[in-house]
Amino acid sequence: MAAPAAFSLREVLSAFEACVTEQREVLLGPYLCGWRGLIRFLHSLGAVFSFISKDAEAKVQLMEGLCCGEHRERYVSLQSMVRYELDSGLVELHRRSGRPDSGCRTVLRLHRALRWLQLFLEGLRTGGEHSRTSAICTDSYNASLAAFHPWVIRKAATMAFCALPSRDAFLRTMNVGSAEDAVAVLGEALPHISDVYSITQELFAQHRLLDLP
Ligand code: 1PW
Repeated sequence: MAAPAAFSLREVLSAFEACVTEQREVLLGPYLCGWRGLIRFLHSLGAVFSFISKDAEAKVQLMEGLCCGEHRERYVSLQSMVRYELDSGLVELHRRSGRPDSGCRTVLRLHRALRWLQLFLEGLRTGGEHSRTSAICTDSYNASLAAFHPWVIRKAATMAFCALPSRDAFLRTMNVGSAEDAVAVLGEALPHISDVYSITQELFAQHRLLDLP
């Protein structure tokens, strides 16, 4: 059996680039493809990252189910999803009551994690040759996603970050060539990721969906 193709940051780049339409809508298909790429990347970082990738994977899977389910035409973009789920009363605004998780609350978790990714990659891109990946990762986590996690997850996450390789080795696991090449690709990729992040943030803020339980 052929080994699965190695992760390349380029796929993730082109997926997030393909997300935003001319009308500034965020397409779920490429958004989830980008996440699939990130999850493969997390797998390549080893077993300590599996609890992180498991949660992201479960959320991506739930979204993929909605995107090919009965109401798939409503899940083309984040905008159409928000409209549909709010109009149909599918979003639990105050408390979870055992109903299936909505697309909105699930995307919100991925969206918060995307902010972490954005800060982390930006830290890697601008960090010096000898900067520590684990420190960059911890700082970006503390400045973003950590605020939404209970103590025990924060602890486990920060412990996993200690297992990250050096910046150079890390840049090489991105599979886009030398460390300098990887930095250049990050420079191209990050504006697209931050575009997706800010459009989503604005959409969720506008509909008061930023605190969904
Ligand atoms: C090295 C770069 C990594 C960037 C990839 C980001 C993946 C983010 C996944 C973090 C998951 C941490 C463990 C799970 C926590 C969940 O409790 C939490 N999920 C997220 C994505 O924050 C909240 O989900 P829940 O419990 O409300 O369903």
